[in-house]
Order: sequence, then structure tokens, then C-alpha cells
Amino acid sequence: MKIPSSHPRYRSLVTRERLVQAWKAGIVVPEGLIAHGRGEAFDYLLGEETSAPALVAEKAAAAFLVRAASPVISVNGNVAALAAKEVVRLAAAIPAKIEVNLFHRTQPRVRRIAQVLRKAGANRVLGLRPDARIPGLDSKRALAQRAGIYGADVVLVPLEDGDRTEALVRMGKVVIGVDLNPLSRTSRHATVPIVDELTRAIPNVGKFVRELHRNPKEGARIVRTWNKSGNLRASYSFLNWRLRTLARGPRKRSR
Ligand code: PTJ
Repeated sequence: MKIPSSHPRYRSLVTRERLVQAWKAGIVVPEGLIAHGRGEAFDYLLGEETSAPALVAEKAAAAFLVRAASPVISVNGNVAALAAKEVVRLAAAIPAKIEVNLFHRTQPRVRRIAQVLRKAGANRVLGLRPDARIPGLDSKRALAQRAGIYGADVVLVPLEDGDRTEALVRMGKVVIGVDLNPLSRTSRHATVPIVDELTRAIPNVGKFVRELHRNPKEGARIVRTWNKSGNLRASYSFLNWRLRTLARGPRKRSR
């Protein structure tokens, strides 16, 4: 579908179209389109830009990732459709492994998503041959690779369902979520919940990764002082402030 670039919601419509095309190509599941709608609704409320608390969380995520012994980025259908190149670039900067992990898992879909990632520049993509199960999960999300998510100390899980976030935290891993819904179970249970839009969040984390590689002391300090509940509270306050400002309406000019 041709979207006129003059449309006031051009970016949003292009993103939607991209997801629909990825659904037609068997990369995104229909449930992924629903998940996107939920994300977009929260993005409206948050003002469709990175908030100050999200930026702080993105820097903390970068600090955990650069200091990790075995970091892994988990990729599902929506992430592959929206941010394959950004994920590959971030993985190279850390450096981290990439593993395809799906809720609605089928082997052909895993293969297609791995192909998207390779086309985006990934040399090695895990997840095709899982050899372990994440304890406490009955869904196919439990299937993981020992060389990847199963053995990782830090896992980045964008657009996740809360179950696996909780299960990975129970395994003792540092879990970094990217979820526009600050009330989701992922946001509440992740070690570092990033309440921001995926395509804004991943490049921001990448920028901080490069910055912290040059300043390892700063990375150590951030990890030591990271305050997850304080940061999440700041996200709720930001949302509250946004809604209160909107409720007050446009400011009257003083004479
Ligand atoms: O590809 P699969 O089979 O692994 O399935 C992927 C989906 C997304 C269907 C699966 O993980 C799922 O059902 O996720 P949930 O439980 O709907 O959670 C997705 C979360 O991501 C929701 O809380 C949305 O608000 C949020 N979200 C959606 N789009 C974005 C987003 N957050 C950040 N950026 C987005 N673009």
C-alpha cells in the first residue's frame, strides 16, 4: 500500500504496513499485530518520544550489557520485522549473541526470522537447535540454547510476555525488557525495564554501549547504583505528568 508522505501519521502507518508485510511473509504472527496496537496506544500516552526515565534505563541497560560475560539479545517476530538492522548493530557493538526465541514457535518461522537477521548482517544466529528448557515455562518460549539464552548472564528481551521475563529472573539472570507498557509484567519484573518504543530504544542503548566502552568506570558505577523501582516510579510519574498537562488544556496567553 502506498502511504502519502504528507499524512500526519506517516511514520505510524509505514510501521503498521511493515508489520502487515512481515505477517504476510510469515515472520510476524497475527498476535504480534495486536501487541503492536497495544504498544502504539501507550506510545501516544507517553508522547511518542523517549522520556527522561527511559533514557536513564537505556544507559543502565548498556552498562549491564557491556559488563556481561555472556550477553544475548532475544529476537521474536515483531523485533525482526521492525528492528533487525538495529539489533545486529547493537549485538556487534556489545558484542552479544543473537537468539531467535518465539512464543508462537514453528521451525519454519524460526528459520525465516534467522534469515531476516542474516540479511541484516548477523553472522551467527542461535535458536534453530534448542538444547535446553527454561525451567517453569510450559510454552514453547521455554526452548533455548545453552550457548545462548540458557547460559547467558544478561538477556535483552524486547516485546516480551511476562512469563519468560519472570522465569529468566528466577534463573538469576539480569533481564532487560523493552516494553511501552509500564504496567506489564515484563516491565514490573525485568531487572532493567526500558519503557520506550523498540526502534528508539535499541539505537539509544547502542549509543550508550559505545560511550561506556570508552568509560568503563562509569559503567561500573551505573550497575552498582541502578535503582529499578525508582526508575519505574519515574516512568509512572512521567505518564501522570503528561496526562495532567493534557487535562489542563492549552495554556492561555497572559496579557
Ligand atoms: O513472535 P512471537 O511468536 O514470539 O510473538 C511475539 C508477541 C509480541 C506476539 C508476543 O511476545 C506477545 O504476545 O507479546 P505481548 O504479551 O503482547 O507483549 C508485547 C508487549 O510489547 C506489549 O506490552 C506492548 O505494549 C509492547 N510493545 C508492542 N510494540 C512495541 C512494544 N514495546 C516497545 N516497542 C514497540 N514497538
